[in-house]
Amino acid sequence: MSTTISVPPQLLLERILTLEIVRVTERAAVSAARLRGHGNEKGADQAAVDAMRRELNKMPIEGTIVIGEGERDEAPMLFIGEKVGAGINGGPKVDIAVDPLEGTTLCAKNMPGSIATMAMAEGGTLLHAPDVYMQKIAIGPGYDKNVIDIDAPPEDNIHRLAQAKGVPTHGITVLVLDRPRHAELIAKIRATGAGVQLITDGDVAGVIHCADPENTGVDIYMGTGGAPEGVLAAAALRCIGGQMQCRLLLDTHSKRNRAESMGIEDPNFVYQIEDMVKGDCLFAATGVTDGSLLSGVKFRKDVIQTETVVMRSVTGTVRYIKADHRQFEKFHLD
Ligand code: VTB
Ligand code: MG
Ligand code: MG
Repeated sequence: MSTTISVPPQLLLERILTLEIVRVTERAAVSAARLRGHGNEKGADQAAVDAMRRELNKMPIEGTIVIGEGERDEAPMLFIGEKVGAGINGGPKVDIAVDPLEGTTLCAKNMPGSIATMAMAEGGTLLHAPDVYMQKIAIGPGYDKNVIDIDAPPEDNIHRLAQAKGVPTHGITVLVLDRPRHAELIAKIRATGAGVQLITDGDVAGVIHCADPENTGVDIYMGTGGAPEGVLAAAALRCIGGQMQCRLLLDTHSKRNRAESMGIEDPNFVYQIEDMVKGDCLFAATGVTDGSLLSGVKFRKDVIQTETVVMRSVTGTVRYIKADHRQFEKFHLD
């Protein structure tokens, strides 16, 4: 089944940027990986942020960070609204979502699954999501539209998915972030007979797992994680196919006001992939620590090795790029 989608020509990104963004996540991953297992979340995150920003500023684009490290006053770099790129004389105008180190705790503890990740899309086409929680449900490609419903009880979603997949409920595995807030959700899932796979962090990769159930063993993602991570995951699914429904958790006045100032009119809106990523997009992620999606950075005697997945929505092409970097100086520019 083809997962490619038609996009008006004015919303197409330049193809060449696909490989350019690989350099960005590679650099961030290598910088963070030097601090793997050091118990220093902030330090590893900062190293990834610095490296990612340096590389973004070399790209021939006029970029705006729409999902970033936070507001300008709390995040000196890659803050929301920051302009990046070297496209002084009119490079393409693009929206950029970044999570330079997704899974800072995983990196600090050298546990599986931390990645450096970003998405890029035509200017004005990525959802400007505030940094709040987001309720999410996602499945991979090949299912009808009515299989998942974010407003239905979890039991109903699992029964419908099992039926659509043609398996009993115990043939369904649900990926959930291991958080006290999910206790009830987990109990309800288990009561159906479905299995729960828990992750401590990293729901961008978690959602991506749903797109390849045969290899990952994960059929569906459910629960509440970060909204920035939701938009990044939506960009990946836009490229590889699948469905996702999300709702921002705007449970205080200040969060609702903040969302409104970012252009969000209906605080209860249910976002589908196309609402979060409206045009052509690119997505890349490089492994920092080893994980089931990507290998982590390897520091060898003569080479630094990285593994990156890069995707482009308009063609649905997914590339896994294993790189041997021989010029170490390029990673020492701080
Ligand atoms: C998730 C997960 C991230 O934040 O989005 C989670 O994917 C949500 O926040 O890796 P809480 O940790 O507060 O539950 C991360 O764990 C960290 O960005
Ligand atoms: Mg981060
Ligand atoms: Mg994160």
